[in-house]
Amino acid sequence: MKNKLVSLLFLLWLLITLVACKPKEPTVQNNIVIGFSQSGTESSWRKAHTTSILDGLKKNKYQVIYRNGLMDQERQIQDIRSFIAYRVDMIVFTPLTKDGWEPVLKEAEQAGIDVILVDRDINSASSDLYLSHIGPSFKAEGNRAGIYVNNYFKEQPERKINVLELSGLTSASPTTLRSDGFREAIGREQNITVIQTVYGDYTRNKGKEVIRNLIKHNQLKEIDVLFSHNDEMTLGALDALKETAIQPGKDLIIVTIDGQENIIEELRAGRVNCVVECNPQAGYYVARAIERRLDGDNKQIPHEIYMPETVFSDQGDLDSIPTRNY
Ligand code: GYE
Repeated sequence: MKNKLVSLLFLLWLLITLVACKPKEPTVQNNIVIGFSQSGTESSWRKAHTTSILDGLKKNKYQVIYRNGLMDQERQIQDIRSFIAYRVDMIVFTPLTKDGWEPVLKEAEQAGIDVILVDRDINSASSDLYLSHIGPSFKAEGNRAGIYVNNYFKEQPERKINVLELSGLTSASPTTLRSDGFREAIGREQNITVIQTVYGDYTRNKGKEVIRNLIKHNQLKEIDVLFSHNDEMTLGALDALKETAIQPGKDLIIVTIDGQENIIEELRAGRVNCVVECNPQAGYYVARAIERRLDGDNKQIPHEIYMPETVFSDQGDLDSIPTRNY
């Protein structure tokens, strides 16, 4: 009898221990609706960013209402308003530009809907209007681009190096921060300066048009380096250069940001010298932040979540570059 009681107690203890040690199942969050407003479709990078977020949300079994603003801020604001009217559980959006979002963010706040910014950022005065910003460190990207240029010309400290900056959309956060980061890095060398900035709005066509215009006015002659804020504009620039005797990658050093598969081919072909990666795979981070917030774990969601990134260049091993998914 005593033995039976001991074994029974032992079994009970075992059961309790097993239940207590069982890994915590993620909370099943049923019928959660997320409104996702993307800013455009201007690049392969952007398309990969959209896919990554949609996949991340679907993996967590959230219902997603997806809208694309097609590079029109007013349209994006209307999309976000429709999410609020629908009473979604959370809003995820890429702000096309830095300013002008406060009224709609306040409407979301009043409706009790949390907002996560992805990729681009808004002006920091309104940083309490969103839960978290998940994206690349654009300033660090600009820095990396500048460091490549400094290293490339380090043996020629006396030579004056002229940089042409092919910028993205004027009012977007990566444009300002990439510029700042680049200037900060090249500012350490006396002989390297940005002598001209033109705007290609992050699109291939505009990139080609502005470079073609400079070629027409013979303004590329003095340029040693082209620093382009994204791969699509670089591809446009390369197209425009085909009509000249300038050899990209040799007569003109080309540094670009994003890391699309088609630009890695240009790097391997020697027509581009340095590719600073911009990581579009935000889906996991976004889904994780939402999951934590819905679990009531909001203290652990940082206000800024930076994604890891690297650099590929003709100074490195081009065969070991992993296949890009964009
Ligand atoms: O570099 C570019 C896209 O906002 C970081 O936008 C993003 C930029 C990216 O069009 O390709």
